[in-house]
Amino acid sequence: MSADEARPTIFALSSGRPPAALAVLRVSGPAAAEAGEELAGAFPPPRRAGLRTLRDPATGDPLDQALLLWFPGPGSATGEDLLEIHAHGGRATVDALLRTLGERLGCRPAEPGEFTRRAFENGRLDLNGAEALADLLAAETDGQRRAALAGSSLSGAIVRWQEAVLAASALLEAALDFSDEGDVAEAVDVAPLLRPIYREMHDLMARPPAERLRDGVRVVIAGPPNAGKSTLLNALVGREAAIVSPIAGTTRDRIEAPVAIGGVPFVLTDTAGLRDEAADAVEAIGVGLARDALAAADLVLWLGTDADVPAGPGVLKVATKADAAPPANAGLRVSAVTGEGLPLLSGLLVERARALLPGEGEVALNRRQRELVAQALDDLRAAMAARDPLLAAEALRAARGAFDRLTGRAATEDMLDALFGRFCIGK
Ligand SMILES: Nc1nc2c(ncn2[C@@H]2O[C@H](COP(=O)(O)OP(=O)(O)OP(=O)(O)O)[C@@H](O)[C@H]2O)c(=O)[nH]1
Ligand SMILES: [Mg+2]
Repeated sequence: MSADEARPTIFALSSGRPPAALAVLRVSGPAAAEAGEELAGAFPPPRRAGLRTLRDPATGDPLDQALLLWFPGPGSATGEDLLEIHAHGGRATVDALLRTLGERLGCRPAEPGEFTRRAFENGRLDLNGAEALADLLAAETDGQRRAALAGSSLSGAIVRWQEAVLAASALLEAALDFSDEGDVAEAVDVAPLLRPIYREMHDLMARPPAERLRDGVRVVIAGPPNAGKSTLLNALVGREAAIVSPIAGTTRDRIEAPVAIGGVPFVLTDTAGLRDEAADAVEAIGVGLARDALAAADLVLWLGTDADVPAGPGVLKVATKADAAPPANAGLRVSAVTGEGLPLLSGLLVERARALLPGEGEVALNRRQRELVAQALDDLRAAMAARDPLLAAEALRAARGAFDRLTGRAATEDMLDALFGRFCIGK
C-alpha cells in the first residue's frame, strides 16, 4: 500500500450552515471515487456537472437529488481525488448525507482547514497562498478582500527571488570549481544578479503591514474625564458600546469596538479619562490602561486641551459638545447631540487610515513573512559584501533557506497547525 492509499478520505460540508437552498459537500482522498459511486452510481465526466439520485447504500433509500462534480487528482483543488456534491440544503438532508459518508470505510469528517492543508502538502499552493486564502475567507471589507487577492501574487515574486539567488549560487559554485587553489574566483561578482531582487524585497518591507488591514486601524479616543469620549465612540460605531453618564470617571476599562467606516476597518478604543488625581484605585488602573492604549495607537482622537496634546504622530484634535460648551481645543468641532462635525470626522479618519494601510491591490507582508524577508535581506547583503566566494555561497544558501521557510517548504508542524487551524471546517 502506498503512502497515498493510507491517507484517510475526508468529507465535510463546505457551504454555510443549513438550512439553505443548497449545500456543498466535499469528499477528498483515495476512497472518494468508491464512496461516491456507492452513494450516487456512475459519475459524470470529470469537471462536468451531472444530476444523480443519492441513495443510502445499505437500504437503497433515496437521500436526495443532487449535482455531482468529479475532479480526479492530481489536477483538483486538494491535489487528490475530489468529489463535490451540490445537494439540497435542508438540515435533515445534510445530516443524512454526512452520516452516510461517515459510515463509509476510510471516510472521516475533515478537521478545520484540512482540505487546504492537503492542497498545500500536494503542492497545489504554497504557504503564502494558504495565508492569502485564509485572509480572503476572513475578509469583511472590500479593502481586505482586495488585499487578500493581491497576497496570492507574493508566491510568484518568491519564485523569481529564488531563481535569482540560485543563478548567483550557480555562478559562485562554478567559479569555485574551476579556480586554482591560490586564485579563488576573484572575478565573480554576484551583486548585479542580486541587486534587483534586493531592492524589490526592500521596497516590500517598507510598505504598511498586512496586519493593520486585517485587524483594523487602531484609533484611541482619549482626553480628560467627562469630555464626551464614550459618547463619541458610540456615535462613531452607531451603537451603545460604552456607558455614558454625567459622572466624571465613568469609563474605567478600555472598551474596544471594531467598525468599518467608508470600507476601512477600524478598532475604536474608548479609554478612562486622563487625570492625575484618580478618584480611586480602580480608576487609577484605568488611567494606566489608557496611557498604554495611547502608546499603541495608530491614530488618536484627542478631546483635551491644546496644551495637553499627547506626543506622537497621528493625533487628531476634536472639540466635543459643540452644541453646549466652548471648544476645549482648536480642533474639529463635533456634537453628539446635533450630529455636527461627525461626518467630517469620519471622513478625516478614513483619509488618515488609508495612508497607514497597504495600497489597493498591493502585496503587503504579514509578520511571519516580514521576519523571513528581513533574514533573506541580511543574507543577500552579506553575499554581496563578501570578498570570499565561499562566504558568499554560504550566505546565499542561508537566503535560500529563508525562502524555503517563506513558501513553507521548510515549515514546522506547529506553524502549519497554527495556520490551517484558522480555517473553518470544509475548507
Ligand atoms: N450637550 C452635549 N452633551 C454631551 C455631548 N457628548 C457628551 N455629552 C454629555 O457629557 C457627559 C459625559 O459624557 P461621556 O461620553 O460619558 O464622557 P467621557 O469622556 O466618556 O467621560 P469618562 O468616561 O467619565 O471619562 C454625558 O452626560 C454626556 O451626555 C455633546 O456632544 N453634547
Ligand atoms: Mg467614558
